[in-house]
Amino acid sequence: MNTRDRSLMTSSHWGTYHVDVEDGRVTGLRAFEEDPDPSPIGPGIVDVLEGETRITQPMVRKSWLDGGPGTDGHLRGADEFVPVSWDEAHRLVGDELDRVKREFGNQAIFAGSYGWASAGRFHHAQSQLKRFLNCIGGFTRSKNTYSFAAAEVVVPHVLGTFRGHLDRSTSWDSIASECELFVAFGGVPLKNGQISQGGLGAHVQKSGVQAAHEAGVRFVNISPLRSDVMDGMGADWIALRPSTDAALLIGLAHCLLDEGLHDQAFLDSHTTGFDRYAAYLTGVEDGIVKSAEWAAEICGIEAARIRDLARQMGAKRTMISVAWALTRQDHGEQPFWAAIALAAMVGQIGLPGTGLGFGYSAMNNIGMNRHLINYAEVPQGHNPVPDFIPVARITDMLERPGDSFDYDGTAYTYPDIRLVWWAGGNPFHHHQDLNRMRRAWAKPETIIANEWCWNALALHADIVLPCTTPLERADIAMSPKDPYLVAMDQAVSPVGDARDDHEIFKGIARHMGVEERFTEGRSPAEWQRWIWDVSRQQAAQEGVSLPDWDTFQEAGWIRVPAPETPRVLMQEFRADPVAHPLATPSGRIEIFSETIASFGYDDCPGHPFWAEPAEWLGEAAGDELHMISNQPRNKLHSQLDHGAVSRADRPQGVEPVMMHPDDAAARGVEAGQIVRLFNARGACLAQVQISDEIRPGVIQIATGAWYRPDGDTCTHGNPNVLTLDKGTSRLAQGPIAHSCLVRVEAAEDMPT
Ligand SMILES: Nc1nc2c(c(=O)[nH]1)N[C@H]1C(S)=C(S)[C@@H](COP(=O)(O)OP(=O)(O)OC[C@H]3O[C@@H](n4cnc5c(=O)[nH]c(N)nc54)[C@H](O)[C@@H]3O)O[C@H]1N2
Ligand SMILES: Nc1nc2c(c(=O)[nH]1)N[C@H]1C(S)=C(S)[C@@H](COP(=O)(O)OP(=O)(O)OC[C@H]3O[C@@H](n4cnc5c(=O)[nH]c(N)nc54)[C@H](O)[C@@H]3O)O[C@H]1N2
Ligand SMILES: [Mo]
Repeated sequence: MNTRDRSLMTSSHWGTYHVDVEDGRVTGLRAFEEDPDPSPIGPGIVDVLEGETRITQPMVRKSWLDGGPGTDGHLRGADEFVPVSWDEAHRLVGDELDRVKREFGNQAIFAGSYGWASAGRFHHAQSQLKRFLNCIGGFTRSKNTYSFAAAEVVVPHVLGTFRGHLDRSTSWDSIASECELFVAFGGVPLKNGQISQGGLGAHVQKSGVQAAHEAGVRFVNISPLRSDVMDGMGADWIALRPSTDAALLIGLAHCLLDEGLHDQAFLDSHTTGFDRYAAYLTGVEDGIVKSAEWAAEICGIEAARIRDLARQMGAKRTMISVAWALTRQDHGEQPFWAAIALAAMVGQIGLPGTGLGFGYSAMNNIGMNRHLINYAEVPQGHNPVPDFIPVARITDMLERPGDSFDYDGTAYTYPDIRLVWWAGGNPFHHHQDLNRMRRAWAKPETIIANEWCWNALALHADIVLPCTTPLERADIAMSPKDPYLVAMDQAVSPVGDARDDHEIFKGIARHMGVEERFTEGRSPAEWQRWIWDVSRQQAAQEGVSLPDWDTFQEAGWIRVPAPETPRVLMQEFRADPVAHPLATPSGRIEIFSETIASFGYDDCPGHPFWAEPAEWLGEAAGDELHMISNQPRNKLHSQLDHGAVSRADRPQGVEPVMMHPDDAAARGVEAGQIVRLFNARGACLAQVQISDEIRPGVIQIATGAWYRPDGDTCTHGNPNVLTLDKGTSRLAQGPIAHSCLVRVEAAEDMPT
């Protein structure tokens, strides 16, 4: 614990705080003095560190304990739990791993374990889990993210890399000084800028947007929600139908081409395959002209607005920004590819303040000018098991072992999973069609979860290993996405019998005879110092000098100064595409990709295209509404949903849903009323909020409410009981939460 002459500090994905402790208990989290716009999310942890939602000892599901692995999997979520000692837990887990390995092989262990866990470079739950499993022969893993799987797979074909460009987004200072028109597909909602993965020191998204606005940049908010660009900016609001952005982008491209506003010289020098796309735009390919009128019909907006926007883009210094949310829709590859094609036609890619941006809507770090330092992480070792799934194909995998699936040009087979292990993620939050997932979840013989709170993941596991929160262990917040490095102090002792994830794996490793391999003889403190020392060398290579460990610990935090010149995405490629080619087959922007075309996927051909989503307003019954389940303003995903900050926004214990007054009137429901959102997949309760800041026919309910099933109804308001579990396409197989139709009716019973 802290013996230094400074206050205790902690860091989280939502910011840095000082921790107040009295009598060994955390009493409050205070904003960090360097943060101009601190997030209110942090203090939400204080009242739930202890209490009935905290898991304080290892727990085993009763039927599993009595009958052994595979007993009554359908009782997961309903069965009782029996407390066991840590020694017993180590033995049960270790022996079960040995059995599964022996009888089925390591690929029968699924530990994709997708999720955000907590900030902290060493105690990163997923890294610890994977390192441990690699010490015993490996596991089936998952690829890509729920955030933007479709982009992660399609954009490398088009621009050579996706994540590389993400980290190099043009910075706000460059936008403020050079941009005239900022066209934001999915907006730039400030609620999301509270977050940066791995911890952050200062929230700068708001000041970035404000400075651009004050410098005269005009924002266009293309979204079903007006609030996706902050009030007071005078943004134009184009409230299109959800999941139709690809059509709008294609329609805009046609307007540019039709009116000769495109930059043919840039297309000639920096891209390949524009002629093939032009044949699609003009209808030579399929007989359909992708005109403004065509797009208007699909998007539910006026053709004149589309044409007007295209003309502005052709005339002004323009930034085209696409929200990651646009990948989380059916055919989610297309909005990103079509945005790249449109930006190439506008011809400003690689110029200061303009061109193209991915996810200014998404996190604090996008558009932040900072050094990119490759800080050290806990080495995960080598996983000899080749099996994987695209991250969102979990239910398919559990339902259909041995079946084949397509992914990025190759056909693979789903492994037969016997044991599932999650540490640091919550599939009962992040996955779609949760009732279907819950049924598939009954199949594996054993499910293990490392968790600190009794959320749906813990409740649906067989063996629950209680872990600490960052306030109960020492660590370093050190993210390549943020300039602040923060000492995360241990503020209090572990609650109950909770242990650090590392300590949990170490105990199991000891039982299995691989402790030395897992720890390499280092204590957590020694590992952290190792991470610091290696990172210092990495920073030096970037010309950044970090202090030694003791100096850092004394100070509690340091800030790496920002680079002096603004960052401009793809600047070198722009300047000289021959000397600085992209990592695509042609070295250029691939508006047509021979590689993708060669896969022969009907749902992802060789150039951007429009395809009707599986669910959307264009094919909806009169009483169906499109549901947007976007990121919650008052928490990160499901984390701290049970805490005071999140609960305060839910006075009746049910998640709010936003509806247009016309839609509420048509259903005879009023503000504050509890309603039932439902479709063939399930239902959830929600509390009505009425606003004309949402497109009629669309409702919005944030993700994050803990799944609380009563039959197929979530009484708490988790929208993932309604969302569709289907891949974006055979290319990326990403999740499509945002393409979802529901009906709404007054609920007969109020929840108790
Ligand atoms: N409908 C809909 N669904 C979505 C989305 C959407 O927009 N709409 N968004 C998707 C996106 S982008 C994402 S990234 C996912 C997010 O999905 P997740 O990342 O899975 O969600 P979290 O709630 O952050 O889950 C993190 C879990 O880790 C636990 N945890 C925290 N610290 C520790 C620790 O130190 N050790 C261990 N063992 N556990 C810890 C927390 O209690 C929590 O249960 O959701 C996806 N799902
Ligand atoms: N407070 C908070 N911030 C977060 C998170 C959180 O849980 N809480 N999660 C973080 C994570 S993991 C991620 S990946 C990012 C995600 O960042 P985003 O993907 O940008 O986040 P979303 O809130 O899902 O979507 C942004 C907006 O897109 C709009 N939108 C939805 N569908 C459509 C559509 O079809 N077309 C158009 N044009 N707009 C649409 C919605 O109105 C929504 O408000 O956010 C991060 N930031
Ligand atoms: Mo995400």
